[in-house]
Formats: sequence, C-alpha cells, structure tokens
Amino acid sequence: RQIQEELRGLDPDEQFRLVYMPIVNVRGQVTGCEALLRWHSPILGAVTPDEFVPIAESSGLFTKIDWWVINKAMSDCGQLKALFGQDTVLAINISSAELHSHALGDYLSDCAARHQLEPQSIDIELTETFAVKISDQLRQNIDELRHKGFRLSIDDFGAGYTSIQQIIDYAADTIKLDRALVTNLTASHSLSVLKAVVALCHAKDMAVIGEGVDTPEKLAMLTAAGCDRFQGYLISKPLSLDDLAIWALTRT
Ligand code: G
Ligand code: G
Ligand code: MN
Ligand code: NA
Repeated sequence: RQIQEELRGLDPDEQFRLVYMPIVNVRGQVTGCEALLRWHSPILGAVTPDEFVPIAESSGLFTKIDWWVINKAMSDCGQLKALFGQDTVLAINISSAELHSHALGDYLSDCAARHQLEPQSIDIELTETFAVKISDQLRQNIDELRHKGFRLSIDDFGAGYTSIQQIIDYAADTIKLDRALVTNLTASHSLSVLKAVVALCHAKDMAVIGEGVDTPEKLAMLTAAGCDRFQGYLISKPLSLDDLAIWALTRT
C-alpha cells in the first residue's frame, strides 16, 4: 500500500519526530516521560502510529523505525533529565516484531552507552500484542533486556491481550493500565476490580501507571485504587521537547 511505500523510502530524520508525555507520581512530581512517534508525510499528511506501526511490522520495516526512535529518544534523554531531574525515566515503545529480533539488546546497550545513559533510565514498553505468541526468542530477549538492567513495562494492560498470566510470567517493573480500561471503569462501579489488579501488581513488586487520565475524577479513582503513577491529558498532552520545557516552567 501507499503507507508501506512511503515508509520504505523516507528519511526518518526528515519526516519523523518524537513527542513526550510526562508521567507523574501521587505528589504530582514528574518521574518520567513516554516517547511517542509522530510521522508527517509530505504525500499522506499526518499518519498515526496506530495506522503505520502494524504496516511496518507486516512489511519488515519496523527495525528502521524502532532503531530511529531508540536513538532519537536516548539523544533527548539528557534534556529530559535536565528538566525533571537525573532520576527521570524515559519510556520507549518497541514494536512487538522488534522484540523478537536478536539484535535489539545490543542495539539498546550500545545506544545507551553512546548517549551516556544508565540502562535503568530506560523503560522498554512491551505493547499489548507482545504476549500473543510467546516464542523462546521473545523470552530470551526479554531476559536479556532485564539482565542488561533496562526497565520493562507491560503497556495497554486491560485492552484485551495481556492476561493475568502474563503479569505473573514476566514480572515487569511496571504495568500500564490501558486508557480504555480506565474509561470503562469510571463508567461503572468497578473500583474494587481496579483495586484487585493494583494489589496483584504490588504483590509482584510491580508499580502501576494509570493511563488516559483526562479528568480529575479519573485521577481520584486511580489514586483511590492505589495506582503509583499517572499519565494523561489532565497532566499534559504529548509535547515536543521545547514545549515540554515551557510546560515544566509554567506548571504550578
Ligand atoms: O499516543 P499515540 O497515538 O501516539 O499512540 C498510539 C499507539 O502507537 C500507542 O499505543 C503506541 O503503542 C504506539 N506508538 C507510539 N509511539 C510509538 C513508537 O515510537 N514506536 C512504536 N513501536 N509504537 C509507538
Ligand atoms: O502508548 P499507548 O497505547 O498508551 O498510546 C496512548 C494513546 O492514547 C495515544 O494516542 C495518546 O495520544 C492517547 N492518549 C493518551 N492519554 C490520553 C488521555 O488522557 N485522553 C485521551 N483521550 N487520549 C489519550
Ligand atoms: Mn505506550
Ligand atoms: Na496504552
């Protein structure tokens, strides 16, 4: 398709950029940021990652994209730390296809070293579909990332693919509750469900991030459920580095 052709030909430095979404703790302090990819094609206009990441995965173009994202995000990490402190954690989304690649661990390590970053500053987000086919290679890769000292998050929990079993098997550092789950829960009387999920995660020594926090009610509910950190439009939309610096300065 056309998306595939444009992806194949593009120079990522010209058409891709990263925006950052701050993640805060219960006191409202920024603990980290999630890098999110934006593509502006001169021919197709703005294309969202939900549209092009699956196409990149099915056409073998994911490594080109993921490696660009990893390098760019790590090169911005020093500035994030300057804004929010040296302990700031940078979360990077990795395509589920890339998680099966032999070369990922070494690329991450080399890139972190080049940008003088400790692996514990980097949080690798395993997206929802990663667990659908659990191959030996995937397991090895995840163990390798953990041994190298990178943090691991399970993204989009509650969106439909990740099961309680995966939480137990992978023992990631963090679980990110999907925006859809958060929205549905506030619509019903399911605080008790949320509390049970958070309790399970805490029992496995995992922190819980509530995503899609776009109203004070959602923030209150997630806080009542015991969530550790929060991310969403109520705190900030995804911002360019420059806009993030302004946000950091003007925030009360
Ligand atoms: O917030 P946004 O519309 O950018 O994100 C939509 C989805 O696209 C997210 O759920 C995320 O999993 C995926 N995504 C966003 N940025 C990246 C990226 O840099 N790499 C990969 N592989 N996926 C991304
Ligand atoms: O990585 P992930 O699959 O979680 O992608 C998050 C997606 O949800 C992105 O498209 C992002 O722009 C969007 N998003 C993040 N926070 C909020 C929010 O608080 N409200 C709404 N409506 N959308 C959000
Ligand atoms: Mn994510
Ligand atoms: Na998500």
